[in-house]
Amino acid sequence: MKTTTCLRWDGFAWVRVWMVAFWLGASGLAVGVRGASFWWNSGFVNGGAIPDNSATGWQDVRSVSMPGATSITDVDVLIDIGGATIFDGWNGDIYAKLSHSSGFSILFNRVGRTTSRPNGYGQTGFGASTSGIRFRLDDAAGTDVHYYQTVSHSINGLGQVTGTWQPDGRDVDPTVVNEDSARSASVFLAAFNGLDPNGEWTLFVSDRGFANSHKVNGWGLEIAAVPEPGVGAFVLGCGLLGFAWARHRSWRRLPLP
Ligand SMILES: [Ca+2]
Ligand SMILES: [Ca+2]
Repeated sequence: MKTTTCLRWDGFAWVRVWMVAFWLGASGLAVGVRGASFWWNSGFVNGGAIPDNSATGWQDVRSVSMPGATSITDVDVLIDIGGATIFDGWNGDIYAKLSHSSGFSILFNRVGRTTSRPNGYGQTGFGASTSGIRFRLDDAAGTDVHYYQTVSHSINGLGQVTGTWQPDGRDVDPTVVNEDSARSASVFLAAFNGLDPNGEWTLFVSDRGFANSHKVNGWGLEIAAVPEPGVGAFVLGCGLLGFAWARHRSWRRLPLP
């Protein structure tokens, strides 16, 4: 018998290699992506009351801490704005902007306002569904909140619009916004992608129409973020090392015939 050996790569070995690589990849993703939810409903200036018909507006600044996360991949906004008293609000009055670091997003810019309908839509805020699901702004939603009345929408028992909608995204003066105002992707919530989520986030809300007043009952953020690139590279490196290890283990030393 010859003593020389050769290396053979069998089909079962491939299965094992890919199982290990998949497991490592999934583990890397689990380690790399972090998610955090925040909801604030107390400690507001003036109890959350938004001055009627005033550009001065109202704002709330909150500090976010996501240890180990340094680069945002997605942000959704949760919000509850109601009438200052029940059924007192008028959504077409509301202008709202979220700011953080170098980014900002226009959440509402006087929904429904057009040249022929200068007061916009008349519902009394944005809030949770009757089953308690919070009102959400999400770039991935199906419809622009600015024209919610043109599609199927639900109103809760307080007269608030419910559901999940794309942010308004019209970065124009709220005193002139109308049907000709274009949306800008640069002021969608993706404006925060790539920024460090840690630090202060500011919600600004103003009421730009005479009569009918609002207050902010609560607001929050859902943030997904990843660690700094160096950590991601480390995770990838571990994956590649695991792949190499599995491949090495799967070689068979077989005697030549
Ligand atoms: Ca989103
Ligand atoms: Ca008003």
